[in-house]
Amino acid sequence: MSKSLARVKTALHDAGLAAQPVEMAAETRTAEQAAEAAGCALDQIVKSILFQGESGRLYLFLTAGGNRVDAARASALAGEPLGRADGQTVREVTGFAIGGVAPLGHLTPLPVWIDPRLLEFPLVWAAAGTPRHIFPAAPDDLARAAKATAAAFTG
Ligand code: 5CA
Repeated sequence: MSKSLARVKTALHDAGLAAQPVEMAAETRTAEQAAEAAGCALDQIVKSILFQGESGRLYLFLTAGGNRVDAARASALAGEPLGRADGQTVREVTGFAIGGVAPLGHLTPLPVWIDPRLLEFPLVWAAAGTPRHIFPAAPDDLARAAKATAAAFTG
């Protein structure tokens, strides 16, 4: 099993979530692919989007599949100007490669916000550390496990 997948499983277990990552028959690198594989609405997919501040700090925005992070709103939440984090930085800080970044189980803890749109569904799906594994969770449970604060940051 990949180390990334194992780390997500451990983080889910440690947070008291019964959710199990599922290996999909097709790739789930993008929200569209994940929605297709899970057979759910695009907005039921949790995108784990990393932004980086001028300070170098990283911030995680758990975003509904069909929404986009608004940089100005995200910066206001973080308290410093933010830009998109590059793939290498994402990998160093989270331990996950783009396309499989999970909402929890990161190498380095970081501030996390969650898009209220995700909270409208009974169940959402998130990446589990690989471009082929996703896991289902009640969004409230996921928010608690990821230590995420609900806030409006999309535009
Ligand atoms: N496994 C899927 C569904 S959960 C997934 O990880 N989707 S995602 O949206 O969270 O991850 C893909 C996202 O990574 C893209 O939406 C994009 O925001 C970001 N991304 C893609 N390429 C890069 C890159 N080169 N640098 C930084 N971010 C990137």
